[in-house]
Amino acid sequence: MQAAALHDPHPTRTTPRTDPTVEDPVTASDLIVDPRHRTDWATGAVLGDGVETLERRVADLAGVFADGAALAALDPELLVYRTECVFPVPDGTEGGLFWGTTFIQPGRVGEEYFMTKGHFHATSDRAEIYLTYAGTGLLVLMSRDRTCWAERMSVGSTHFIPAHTAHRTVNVGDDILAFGASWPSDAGHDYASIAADGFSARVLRIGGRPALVPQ
Ligand code: PAN
Ligand code: ZN
Repeated sequence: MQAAALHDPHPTRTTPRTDPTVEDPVTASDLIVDPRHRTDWATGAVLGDGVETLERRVADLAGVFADGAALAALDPELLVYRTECVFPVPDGTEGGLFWGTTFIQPGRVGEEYFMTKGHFHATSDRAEIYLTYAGTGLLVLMSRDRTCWAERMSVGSTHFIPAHTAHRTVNVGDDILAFGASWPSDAGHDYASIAADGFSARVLRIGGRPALVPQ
């Protein structure tokens, strides 16, 4: 028993060892433990120890959308998107990973669909993975030379965001767009470059359909 305790990979565990929703098919053992987190594949919800949530409401998004008057006409408290993330190591740790889910509400500001602020990684050569759980969207990508393109997001779509590439997600559907992300814990987020120069294209509703429109 002493040896097993020494090998417990999660000595600070605060959740019960046994998840009542999962039948235990393996022999009881102190060396085999439950995961610290679970993701609900239908919704993208992240469950478990120390999940941190962050909300972005209309009031937090001044300057993000093209139509400032349309943004000002919305309730400042209206939720645009939120995240549920796990940070298992301190921010800035080399060799670690963070992950979490982003949920973007359906909606528009004028003719521009609800979307994230978007960023380059502050450590610019760090890449990222996205995986869509629910809804439909566009992942807008922009290289350092300001070339912009987009990938369609739908359930199961899996996206590699290369290093040195700004990324923003746009909900073009009528339901919540939920996608998982995992990125290096020393990536950081450079929002200032996007606040200053924006993306070189925006996703607008044209003829009832989303289009990536160069600005
Ligand atoms: C994602 C994003 C998340 C919210 O986890 O941080 O979708 O978008 P903004 O950070 O642009 O507001 C990610 O890309 N992390 O690196
Ligand atoms: Zn990122």
